[in-house]
Amino acid sequence: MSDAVKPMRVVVLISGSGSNLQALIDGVVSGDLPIEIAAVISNRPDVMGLTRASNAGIPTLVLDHKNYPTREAFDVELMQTIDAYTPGLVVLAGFMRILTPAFTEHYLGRMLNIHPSLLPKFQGLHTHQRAIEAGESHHGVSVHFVTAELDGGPVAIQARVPVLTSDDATLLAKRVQRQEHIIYPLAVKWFAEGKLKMTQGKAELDGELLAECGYQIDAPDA
Ligand code: NHR
Ligand code: GAR
Repeated sequence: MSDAVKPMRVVVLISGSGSNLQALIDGVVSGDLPIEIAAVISNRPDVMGLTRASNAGIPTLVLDHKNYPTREAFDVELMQTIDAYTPGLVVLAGFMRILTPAFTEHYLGRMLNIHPSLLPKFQGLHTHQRAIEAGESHHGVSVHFVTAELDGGPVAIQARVPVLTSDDATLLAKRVQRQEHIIYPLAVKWFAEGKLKMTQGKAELDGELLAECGYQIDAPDA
């Protein structure tokens, strides 16, 4: 009998281009990331992320939210679909549908999201434009545990980048996304290794509670 530990099964939810999914796939392929991506599920048909998954030999499913009468009905189906893959972790990677409290409760402590801001600043959408308009000197990205409160769950890791006077939302988003593709695989790796946990509503790394902003990475990267 082999005594190799089985990699943690992960289901990834996407809505679009899937560049964060690609960073996870690349981590698995290079051997850095001890997970098995069991399935990729999109709420939108025909998105690039589905092609990325298929190219990597990962099973894909589309659950189009437009085919469900309510958010609750969509979430019930999504939950059943995910659970058929028995994941240890659910990863939201550019997933754009707000999830119901029943859904977030079911995966509490085993679902992560990547949000393009330095939470608790700029929850919700259009974060890059809002950071520029607010005159912020820095912006960034957070990986957090998902709770019922939108973008309000405990932060695991945050990477910070400068905002330049020459920035527009597109340029700033690109700078932030380079950090996304570093910190999301890292957070998923820590979770799969049992280093990162959610306990009593807080994120914990190596047995120590993290501060509100999580583990901080300062990326000069101008
Ligand atoms: N659900 C819960 N309950 N909690 C969170 O923290 C969640 C969540 C669902 C998604 C990702 C989030 C982000 O990183 C996320 C976190 C979509 C919207 C949104 O307004 C807001 C935040 C996030 C994702 N969605 C619109 C809706 O009506 C649809 C927008 C669209 O389709 O383009 O669901 O920012
Ligand atoms: C990422 O920048 C992610 O932070 C953001 O969408 C992009 C998805 O890119 N997420 C949200 O805005 C969530 N509301 P990807 O599909 O290429 O990973």
